[in-house]
Amino acid sequence: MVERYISSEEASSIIGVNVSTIKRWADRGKLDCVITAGGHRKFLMRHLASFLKENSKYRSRLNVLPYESSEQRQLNQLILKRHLPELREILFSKSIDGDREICQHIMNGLYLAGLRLDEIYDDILVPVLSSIGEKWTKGDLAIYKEHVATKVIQGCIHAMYSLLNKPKKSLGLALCIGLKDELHEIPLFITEQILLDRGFDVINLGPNTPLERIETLFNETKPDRLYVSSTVVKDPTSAEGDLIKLFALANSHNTLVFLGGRGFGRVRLPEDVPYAFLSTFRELAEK
Ligand code: B12
Repeated sequence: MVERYISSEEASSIIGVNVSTIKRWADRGKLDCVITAGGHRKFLMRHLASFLKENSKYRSRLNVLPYESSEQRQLNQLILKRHLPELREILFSKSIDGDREICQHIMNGLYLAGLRLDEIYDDILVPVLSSIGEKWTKGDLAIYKEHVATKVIQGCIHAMYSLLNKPKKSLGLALCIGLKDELHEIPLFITEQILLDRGFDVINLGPNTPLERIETLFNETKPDRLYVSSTVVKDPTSAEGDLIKLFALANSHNTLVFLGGRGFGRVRLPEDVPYAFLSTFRELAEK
């Protein structure tokens, strides 16, 4: 992931204070920065996110869209005031238009404005993807448009990694995995981000993971937690076999198991095995 450097001028316009204030904060360590080889202070999005978390009074002046048009100003206000229904509609239509920049501003902006990751995903992104899927199923949205929108949204999700400040103290290691033949990977990226934000180290194996030699990974990493996501199950028998294997490994390594996704409605889970089913990302953020 390539992180973009933000100049003192840009940081001043985003936070809504003078450039000299930004430089003073950076020199005093109130606002983290990196110093370039040429001696300039440069910031990363996560430095600004962390500063705003600690100094929430500056959130009211936030200018997440450094543009001057009235449309941009209006959008900035919607973000600051967290007008979620309007923002959902804008994200929906702009993602179909392929406008990644605006979509990313909305998601980054909401995070900088203080909405938690799980709230952004449960209240904005999941409903938008669901509307896109629904429109496509009904034949109201061409498949190529559905792909454009999904790609834009995936890009925005990836960009959220650069806002995260992982806590210094680790809560342990979590493995995230999608079963064989699964292609839906968005829930796994979201799960990874929320766990990183909470302070877990994460290995995200992604979807469509064959389980041959998975015991080596368990033996070598001794994970504290296992998160399995399932959206579509192509072959329930194969999925059930994989789950039996995962539960047995988790049991022998004292790994807590968490399941999430509508695909679990189609499989029979092994009996008498301990696990927690998570229906929302809020639950993931809490448990
Ligand atoms: C994007 C997408 C795709 C993309 C995936 C791209 C990618 N790289 O991920 C592509 C094009 C590959 C795809 C393919 C298919 N898809 Co699709 N897809 C979607 C779409 C539009 C969004 C899915 C998504 O990521 N949503 C975001 C996630 C976070 O939300 P969610 O899935 O609703 O998950 C919620 C919970 O289940 C939970 N959750 C899920 N997993 C986890 C994990 C944890 C740990 C936690 C805490 C929570 C959690 O969190 C969310 C909170 O509400 C949905 C539409 C929709 N309604 O969602 C269809 C949808 C999921 N797809 C569907 C189908 C049928 C398919 C295909 C079979 C289509 C086909 N005929 O080929 C294939 C199957 C491919 C496969 N083998 O997996 C159906 C599933 C129907 C069902 N099972 O009930 C849906 C619902 C569309 C529909 N209305 O028919 N798809």
